[in-house]
Order: sequence, then structure tokens, then C-alpha cells
Amino acid sequence: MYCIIKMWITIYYELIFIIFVICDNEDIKTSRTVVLDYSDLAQEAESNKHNILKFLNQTRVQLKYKTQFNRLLHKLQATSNTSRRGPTRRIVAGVNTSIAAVPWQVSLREKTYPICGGSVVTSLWLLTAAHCLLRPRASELSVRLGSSWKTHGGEMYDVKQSYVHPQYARNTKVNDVGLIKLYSPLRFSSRVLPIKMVGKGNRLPADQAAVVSGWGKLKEGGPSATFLQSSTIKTIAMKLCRNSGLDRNPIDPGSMFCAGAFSQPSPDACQGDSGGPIVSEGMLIGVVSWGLGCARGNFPGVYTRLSAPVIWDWVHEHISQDS
Ligand code: 4AZ
Repeated sequence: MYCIIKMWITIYYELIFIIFVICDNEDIKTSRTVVLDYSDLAQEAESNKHNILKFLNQTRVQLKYKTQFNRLLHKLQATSNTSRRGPTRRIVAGVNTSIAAVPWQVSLREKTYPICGGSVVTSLWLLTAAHCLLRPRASELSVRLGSSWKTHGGEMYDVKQSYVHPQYARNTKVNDVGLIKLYSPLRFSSRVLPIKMVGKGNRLPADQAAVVSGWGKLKEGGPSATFLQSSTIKTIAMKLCRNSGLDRNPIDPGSMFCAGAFSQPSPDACQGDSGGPIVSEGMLIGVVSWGLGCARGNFPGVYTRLSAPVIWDWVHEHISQDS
């Protein structure tokens, strides 16, 4: 009896692994063996063995196993990125990234042309940079979600209304945050999920690792990405950032923070990544806002500080209306 149970569990381990690989074959056309602990999922799947696909498609299951699922994808990507050609260096100096690893990532378009990034914060609200929303009318905006590719796949949604932070200032770039309201709630899946926002007033330590993602330029003045890019960078102490090549005047510590590195070449956000997410410890801490060129070494990237009360309150006033 014990052997039979053990055999079933082994078969389901394999099956679940294969299903996850097949489900994501848009991005990863490899099935190298990756060792991960799937015991919880395998045991739950065991009791659903007659209808395993239906089981895996349940939002409850996908949410519950999201972390393991994403870890598997990261591992697969790490193996596919480092094999043969060595790592592919993009965002600037980032890596190809499946949307399933950052399912809150949004591509914002103006009349089908991709202009900025954004993040899913609830089923009806997306967060972006204020400066992405200054020109286009809401009727000219749409968003693509759930695809690793910039120009195809996933689902497109129309924008009902866009909102720019009332204290955003174009000249100083303070409070660079905007919101997008959709007509219809998003259908969440393993590729479309909201990201939890940082708490109000939360202190952001220096040297904290954070992931920035987007389809922006792969290098300053170069082409932009067709496949989603991400990179892990570190937050920079305000004192250091204000002494960088960026100069102290344009950096408002209340509504901005810096991230990246002073060495060169170092990963950085670039044109087209604006409005996109920077996530640390599972929380959205900032929005790609501005910089002086990309990955220049002495000019770290500047991000909107979402924990700032003036920003946090405004965002939550809107998204708590209806989510
Ligand atoms: C931009 O133009 C932009 N290196 C965004 C981020 C950075 C530079 C420029 C940071 O959207």
C-alpha cells in the first residue's frame, strides 16, 4: 500500500512539473530537470488526480502555489539564460523574464504604441508614473497584461479613466505617480496578479535588493526589449544619491528614492521602463520615474517613493473606492 501511494506521488510530482513547463512554453522551450520541493502541491494534486488540469487552473491553487511556481520559472530561466550563450544582458543589463515571475507587470500603450510600464494593484486599478499620463486621453490608452512579449499575447484592456497625482510637478518631477482605472475587472491568472503595495510611511533601508522590470531600452539610445526584462538592483542611501552625478537639487527625498549602482556596467531602468514596478520583499516600493541616461555609473535611477504619505494616501483614496 505504502509503495502504491509513493508511486502515485512520484508520478504526480513529474506530471505537475511537466504541466508547469508546458503551461509556460510560450517563454521557455526547455525541460531541464530542476529540483524543487513540491510536496504540498503534489499531495493536494493526488486527491484531485482525476481532474488535474481543472485543479491547477483554480485561482485558489495558483495563488497558494504562486511562490513555488515563480521559483520554478526563475530556476528554469536561470538555467536557460546561463546555458550555451551565457547570460543575456538586458533592461539595461537585465535578463529575459517570464511574465509569470512578475505577473503584476503592465504594458501601457497609446494608440497601440507602447509608452510605459505599470503595475496591477487591484482588479480594477493599475499604477504608473504621472508623466506617462500627461499627453494621452484615457480613450487613447490601453494595456496589455499577461504576456512576456511586448507586442503580442496576453490580454488587452481599455482604459476608462486616468488620474495624475494632483501634486505632481512637471519641472521637479515630485510625486510622479498616476492611476489607471479599467472598465472591467481583470481576470486574474498565474500571469496576471496584483502586487501588494508597501505600507504607509514604511522606511526603506539602503542596500535592499529590489527587482525592476519592463520592456524599455536595452541600452541608452538603443532598441527597446521585445521580451520582458528584469534585474535585481539595490536601493541607495539618500545621502549617497544626492552626492552622485545626479546632483542634490533635483532629488526630493520625500517623494523619491534612488536604486542601482555606482559601478559600470550596472543594471538600470531606461527609457520605456517608466511607470513600471520596482518590487522588494514581495511589495511594490516604487515606480520607475527618471534618471540621467541609463546605466552610466554615476547616475542611479530615481523612483517614486510609494510609502510617502502624500503619495500613499492619494493612491489608497482612489483604489479603495472600488477594487
Ligand atoms: C525614462 O526616460 C527613464 N536610468 C527612466 C529611467 C531612467 C532613465 C530614463 C533611469 O523613462
